Amino acid sequence: MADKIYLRPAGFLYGRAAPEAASGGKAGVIAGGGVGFAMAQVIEGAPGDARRELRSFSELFASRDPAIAGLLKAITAPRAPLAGLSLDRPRIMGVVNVTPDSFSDGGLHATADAAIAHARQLAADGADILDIGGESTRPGSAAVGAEEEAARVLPVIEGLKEAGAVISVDTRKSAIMTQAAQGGAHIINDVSALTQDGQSLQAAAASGLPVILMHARGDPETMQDDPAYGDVLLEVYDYLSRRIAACERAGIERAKIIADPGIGFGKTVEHNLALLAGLSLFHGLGVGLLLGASRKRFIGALTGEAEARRREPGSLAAALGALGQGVQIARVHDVAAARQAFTIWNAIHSPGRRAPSHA
Ligand code: 7PM
Repeated sequence: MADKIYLRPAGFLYGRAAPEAASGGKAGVIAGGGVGFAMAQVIEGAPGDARRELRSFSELFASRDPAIAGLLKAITAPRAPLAGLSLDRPRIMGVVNVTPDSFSDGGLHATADAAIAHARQLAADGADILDIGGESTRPGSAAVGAEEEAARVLPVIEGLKEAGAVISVDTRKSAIMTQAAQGGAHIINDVSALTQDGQSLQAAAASGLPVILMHARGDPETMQDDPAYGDVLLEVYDYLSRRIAACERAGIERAKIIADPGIGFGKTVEHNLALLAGLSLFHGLGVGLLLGASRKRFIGALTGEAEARRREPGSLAAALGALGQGVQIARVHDVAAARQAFTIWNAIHSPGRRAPSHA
């Protein structure tokens, strides 16, 4: 069998330079957005035994290898809007945890009210999407029952209906997906990429909603116990590619799929850094990309900052690095800070496309 080929866009161009180089045939544009690439690293072989070679875009574009042509097409094709949100400029997903410990000292009602108030604030701060989660998926955490999870997230989804925000539900359970869709959620976000629950592929397809597929190695309870990969970037890519294929077989079209490498889920600091450095590879999946690095432990490990709330500067650096590689959505806790950072990034990198995106 011929070696497998991967293409990782490199030599990034921004602003007017991107379309100019593209119209001259010297660069491609990632996913119809604002980031161009003048080169790509060709990775050939199997994870753990792959050769890498940097080639110019024009040389690759002239290639007669159908695998290379197919990857260039997947990388450059404009992405469909996600729940009505165009993905040709960076989007912010704000994290709304509906867990009793995050907001209050007890009652479900108080927890829901606090989460709704927090979500409204994030929308006012400039979030494009609000991600409502009732199950702590923190490494080492225990599972939450479906009834408890439903009691947490459904009132919050209901309470945000009037707010006009795009709502995603962060869950691994088919029953929650179905109920959240009926309750008005617009997107399903599953950190197990619709694998945890045997019914979730079907439930997600039946809901008709777009899905975010995240890579995780193992279960939250055990995933940080010495994770190992031959080549983390290629293995995560192959996994997401298989999950996209499984979704398509279940009737979820590619235009409704977002992929996410799953920073911190069964990965060491080195694995996380390899994924963050190589993010542009994932555009070859032909779907929109999301990155969630906000407040995660690798930032603490690299900086010595033990307090998650004090990891915002590192979180922003990771998010902006992702934008630089054409990632379309950043999942963040501090939306106001991210909105300010994205506005400046856009002003520098996309002159002429500068209007405050939440205005
Ligand atoms: C407590 C600690 C609760 C950590 C939740 C977490 C992602 C996600 C999460 C992500 C996508 C967090 C995690 N992370 N969904 N849900 N991508 N798509 O750090 O990276 O927020 S939960």
